[in-house]
Amino acid sequence: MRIDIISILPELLESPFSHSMMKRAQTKGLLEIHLHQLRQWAVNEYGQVDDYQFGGGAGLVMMCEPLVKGIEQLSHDRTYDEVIYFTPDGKTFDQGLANRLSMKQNLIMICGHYKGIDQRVRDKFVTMEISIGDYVLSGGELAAAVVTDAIGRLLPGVLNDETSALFDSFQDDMLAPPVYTRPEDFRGWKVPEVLLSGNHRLIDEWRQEQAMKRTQEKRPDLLGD
Ligand code: 6GU
Repeated sequence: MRIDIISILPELLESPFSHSMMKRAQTKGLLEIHLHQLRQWAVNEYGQVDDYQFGGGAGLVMMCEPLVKGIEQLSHDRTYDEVIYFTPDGKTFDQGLANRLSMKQNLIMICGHYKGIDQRVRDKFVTMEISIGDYVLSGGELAAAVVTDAIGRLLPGVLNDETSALFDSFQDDMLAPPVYTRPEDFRGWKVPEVLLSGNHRLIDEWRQEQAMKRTQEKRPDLLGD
């Protein structure tokens, strides 16, 4: 998979993609991330990419030309499955959407700032608008990092057996069960006996029960009716 991210702050995205799983995905050649500084397509020598909004009101709007030049330049070399724009008024990101996006080949991600981007870019080029939750961020970069991480770890070959995504919270609308590691007894607080039993049928049953109990307690909305 290839992801092209257009941003006025690409530096902000360097670290999130340089460690752990995202680094592994790229080293293994399973994920290519290309960061693009929007200002390379600025409308003048001052690097201008935003302007005041028509109709008045506080706040700058990101202009059509730099974004459209960027999208068109990238699209010249390959076909993109989606042009994603991160915005608080987009569809709320969830595991189902992560699963679907992980099956795409090429994605463009546009990170907005200020009051957002000119509506005409949304109308003519953007194919998917994503929010990562009901709160406002100062820009789309952190959303791009969240979505890229959630997608990247699902690419076949990124996770190994131990880290398999199959048992993640949310993968089947259930939270993951509690986990324990050594020692068996820490300050008198003991690990549940069943986990030490070696009986895998019982252990599986216990984990299912605990997952259900945890979901009922913490996120009953996931269980529906
Ligand atoms: Cl995708 N962008 C911004 N600016 N704020 C957000 C968001 C995105 N998702 C939630 N809040």
